[in-house]
Amino acid sequence: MELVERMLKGDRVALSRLITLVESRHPSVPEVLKKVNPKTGNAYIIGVTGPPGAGKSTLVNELLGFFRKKKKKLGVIAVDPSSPFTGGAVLGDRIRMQSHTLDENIFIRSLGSRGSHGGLSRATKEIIKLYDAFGIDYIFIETVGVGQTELDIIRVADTVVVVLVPEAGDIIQTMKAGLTEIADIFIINKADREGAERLSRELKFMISLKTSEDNWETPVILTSAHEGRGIEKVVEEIERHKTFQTEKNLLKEKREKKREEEFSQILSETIEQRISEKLKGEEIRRIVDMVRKGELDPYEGVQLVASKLF
Ligand SMILES: Nc1nc2c(ncn2[C@@H]2O[C@H](COP(=O)(O)OP(=O)(O)O)[C@@H](O)[C@H]2O)c(=O)[nH]1
Ligand SMILES: [Mg+2]
Repeated sequence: MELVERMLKGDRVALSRLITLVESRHPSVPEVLKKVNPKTGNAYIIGVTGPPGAGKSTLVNELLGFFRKKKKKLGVIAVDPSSPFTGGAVLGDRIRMQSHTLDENIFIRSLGSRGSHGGLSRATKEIIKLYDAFGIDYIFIETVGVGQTELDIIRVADTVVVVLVPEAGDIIQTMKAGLTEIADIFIINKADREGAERLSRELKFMISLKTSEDNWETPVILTSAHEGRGIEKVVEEIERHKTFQTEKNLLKEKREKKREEEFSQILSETIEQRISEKLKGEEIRRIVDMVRKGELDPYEGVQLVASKLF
């Protein structure tokens, strides 16, 4: 477990190797995470989501510049399930963020669709742990907001930033995709284009109808990320949301809930794994065969299997 120790001492190469282990689902991962876990809990996680091409990567890139001025350690996880490898669009992101890759206080990693969808959100959560233990203060997760997987990923964030563009029809799509439910901060990027003000009014109206549990009123910010316009305001609102949650004890609650969810997930995965290991056994195989041939009712079959497992 030399790698973990090296990573905890600030070795970037060790961190990189550990991430690769997590991505490839190496058998040592549970042991690694066990060691890493006590060192976590300090990072603040910012999720950035929205339709493809909205300017999420450009925005994150700009945010990195601002947060670096605060002398913070930063991490980025760019999740793009539509990219078959860690190439494609995600590669473009890496090139765009290149100015930051030379900064030793910024760590950028891209995740493609390798593995199952569930695997993607799991890998993201595990990489967050590694970043956190490494001492990263702010972690940005960029993900395309189109499906359930992405919503799952973004749920781990402390602040969710939803990026939209002025094009008509967006608001309905946004609502359909469930993005309005999860937004802590709305950004209308490409505000240099027509329709930004109108969308802003529509969003503000929609927000005014929503009754939020915690009394946080979701701000709507206009940006032109490619020109760096409006970014300062985004930084301000992220900090304001962080303070708001800290003061109201909401972050603590979120962390507790996260730990519970994590526990249930690990527990059910472990149980599933143990069962499937046992199911490979001869005896169980025979029962499955009987069910296949219709000689045994599936309910009776399950009862029989259960009685052998527990
Ligand atoms: N006109 C305009 N283009 C932008 C703005 N922000 C980003 N872009 C461009 O939009 C394209 C997609 O941006 P990208 O950050 O890759 O979007 P992502 O898919 O959401 O990550 C790129 O060509 C950017 O240069 C903006 O504020 N205005
Ligand atoms: Mg992108």
